[in-house]
Amino acid sequence: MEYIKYRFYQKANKCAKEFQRLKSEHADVVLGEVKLGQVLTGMKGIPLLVTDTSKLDPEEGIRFKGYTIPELQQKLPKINPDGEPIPEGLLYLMLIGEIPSQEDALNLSRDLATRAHVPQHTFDVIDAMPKTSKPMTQFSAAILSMATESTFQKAYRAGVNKKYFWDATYEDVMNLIARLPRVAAYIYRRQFHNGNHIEPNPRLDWAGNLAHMMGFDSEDIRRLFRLYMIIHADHEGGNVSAHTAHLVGSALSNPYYCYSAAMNGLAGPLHGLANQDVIFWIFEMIEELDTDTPTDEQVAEYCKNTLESGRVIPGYGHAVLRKTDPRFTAQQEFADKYIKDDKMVNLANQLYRVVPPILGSVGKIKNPWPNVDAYSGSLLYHYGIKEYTFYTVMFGVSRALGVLASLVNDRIYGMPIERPTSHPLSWFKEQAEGKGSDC
Ligand code: NMX
Ligand code: MLT
Repeated sequence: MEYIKYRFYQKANKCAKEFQRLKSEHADVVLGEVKLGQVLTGMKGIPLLVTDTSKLDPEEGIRFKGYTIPELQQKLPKINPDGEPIPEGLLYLMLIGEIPSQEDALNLSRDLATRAHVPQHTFDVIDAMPKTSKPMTQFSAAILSMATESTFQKAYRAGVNKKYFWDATYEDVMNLIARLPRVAAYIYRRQFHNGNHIEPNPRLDWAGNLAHMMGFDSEDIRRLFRLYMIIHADHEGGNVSAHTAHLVGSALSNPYYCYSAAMNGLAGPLHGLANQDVIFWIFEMIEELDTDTPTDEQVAEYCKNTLESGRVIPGYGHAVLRKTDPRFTAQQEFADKYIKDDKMVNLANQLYRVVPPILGSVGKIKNPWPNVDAYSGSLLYHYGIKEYTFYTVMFGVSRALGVLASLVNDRIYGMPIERPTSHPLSWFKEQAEGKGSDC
């Protein structure tokens, strides 16, 4: 067994035993009560999922295995001492639970490079789709098409004992993570650069290679891509994409099925699509106000019109967070450090000034503060990646790190099929009012 996989096995197997012991010895422990309001507002706050890769605190934001984003920026290995850490280090941390040495992170990077070969039929599937199909549609279909390669599916069919399912899942997961940058870049170049594709450079790190294959080779862009891939990598287990992958995986579907399904969730406007909607909405504002340097009053008026027309302000609000998202702050600090006086960045900063008081004054909105998507598009736009319909694909490449690391955990823990209970609306009415209805 190769070294990183062995380290993962050592660590995760210990936790798997803990999982099984808790299941058999403490199944009756009560974790809390469930309120009707929680059921009717998307199951918020009910502790239902076991996810070890990261934990989200409403006030403080995300911690990956206990580390905040600024701590990761300090502690994870870097290629360039002035740059951002490489995401391979974060993947190692989420799999093994320890900050890797430089050598460990680079070994993982090399391992991914050797796994990065994308089958020809995946390119054929992408090429067969009309250019009018959205980049996320192409991305999801391309991931699904790689299921032909699934080690897990073959192992299951061959009758492998379930205690080894994690091993085949690990292989699929690492292969899939390795291939995503190539698939994403292929979609980007096909869609926006006349199919003028760029071969991978196996000497580059995972994020640097994505930038390279998309056509960007400056150290500035590599720095941004490494940051981008780290901050989007995971957001505990309950977000739509992570939860989808876990749910589909609980039926023992192979990791390609799981991650393709996850990407269909990420493609929704209340989730990952918000990163492109922010830019779309800003351009609508520029057009409507006929200026790209509006006053705060003009921006406020535009925001109010958006709300009055029954739409959301993209990039603002969150299902869990109750403060400014630290992923937003990390990007704002990046812009403060490396970007001077850029139109889109200035607008992102102006919106941060104008939007929260407006949303705060609408009583029902629980979090008026920006999330990760309020800034990411402005940074990409500044560096020349202006094709915003592609932005969610980049989110999807990054999110694979956390979601797929969790999927291997699910399999080594031997997690069962997920199957919550549902009731007709009348049952809930009866619980609340003692009397059902014909709904
Ligand atoms: N603009 C307008 N209305 C909002 C916003 C917003 N940014 N955020 C919340 N609301 C509304 C929400 O639609 C709901 O209305 P109603 O009762 O009429 O259905 C009400 O406020 C209460 O919602 P909350 O409980 O505060 O938020 P919820 O957990 O339901 O939704 C989001 C969370 C993130 C879906 C929501 O804040 C939103 O739609 N934001 C804009 C889209 C966005 O930025 N999504 C990206 C999230 C991060 N990501 O990358 O995935
Ligand atoms: C995410 O990164 O998945 C989003 O912030 C949404 C969430 O956590 O619910």
